[in-house]
Amino acid sequence: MVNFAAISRAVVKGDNDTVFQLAEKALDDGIPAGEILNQGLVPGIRKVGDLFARGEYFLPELIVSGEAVSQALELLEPGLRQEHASFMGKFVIGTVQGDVHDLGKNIVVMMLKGNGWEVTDLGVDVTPEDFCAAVREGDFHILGMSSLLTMTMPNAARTIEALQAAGLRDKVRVMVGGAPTTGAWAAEIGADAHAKDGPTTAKTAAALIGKP
Ligand code: B12
Repeated sequence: MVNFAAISRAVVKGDNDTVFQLAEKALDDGIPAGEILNQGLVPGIRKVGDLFARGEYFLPELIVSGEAVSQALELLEPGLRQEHASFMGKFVIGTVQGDVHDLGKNIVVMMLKGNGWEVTDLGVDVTPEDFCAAVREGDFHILGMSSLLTMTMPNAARTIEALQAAGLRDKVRVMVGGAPTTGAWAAEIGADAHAKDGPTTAKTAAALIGKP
């Protein structure tokens, strides 16, 4: 019997070994990787964020819990990618300038790959210029930008402005996401779509290129 709450608790405690062992056991018990992610890891890391917001946790706790999730994600990756879908398109993604959060982006990358997308991951702290260069040089259908800080959200808007200024905006569809972002904000900055999680990103991306 898998105890998702125990996985969440171990994430909150930043207990890497226990997170890894419980996730491994759950996989061995035949629990789908997506369930371990959504019912164990994600509630845990969100709780860490709440404790941080309340001043009960500080940066070191965020770092340790983030690493615990990151390690477990590597374990879950093959499971998240195992549905072999037919080729959908090419997606380039990165976390915006000034922002180093990448757990959510990495989940999105796994989900996209699992749904037939060829994904180029530019990493974190990606400048508008670097996003533009990638779009100029590649033949991507969609550009995705992740932003976890309200302070860095304007850098997604700046990237769209830079794409426009460089005459590249029509070359690519733009999707944005990250915990503080919303569909209304996406529309406001001129993105084509917003998605709240990995599965929704895959579904919305397919719809954006007319392959619903
Ligand atoms: C872990 C963490 C960290 C880790 C990140 C580790 C890593 N490798 O990512 C570290 C320790 C580095 C960190 C640092 C900081 N953090 Co931090 N962090 C978090 C925390 C606890 C979890 C984030 C996370 O991984 N969530 C889980 C994932 C699964 O969710 P997600 O990221 O939202 O992703 C999903 C969706 O949003 C969507 N999605 C994500 N990206 C994309 C992209 C596209 C294109 C699409 C379509 C969808 C999509 O799909 C994802 C999968 O479901 C959050 C709290 C929270 N509730 O978010 C704070 C939080 C984001 N951090 C915060 C802060 C303040 C900081 C620091 C400034 C702290 C400091 N004083 O230094 C620094 C900033 C560093 C920087 N320059 O970026 C604040 C932000 C407040 C704000 N609104 O601006 C938060 C909200 C904590 C809080 N409650 O105050 N952090």
